[in-house]
Amino acid sequence: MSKMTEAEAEELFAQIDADGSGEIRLRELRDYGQANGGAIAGVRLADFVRGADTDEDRRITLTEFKSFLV
Ligand SMILES: [Ca+2]
Ligand SMILES: [Ca+2]
Repeated sequence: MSKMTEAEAEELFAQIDADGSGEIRLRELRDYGQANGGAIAGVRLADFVRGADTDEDRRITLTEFKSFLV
């Protein structure tokens, strides 16, 4: 898995969070992943969702996002 800095993760989060709600929904992840060859930061979309959404509420907060990528 590719690791990134906290600042890079925050920047990526803001890119994926298209409506700026402060959490990433599956739809936003899919839209972003589809525009980027089905992968986010080099992680396959399905693996990303499974790995990053630790409380399984189908939304990825910045905290979950960072603990997965940083
Ligand atoms: Ca959002
Ligand atoms: Ca979650």
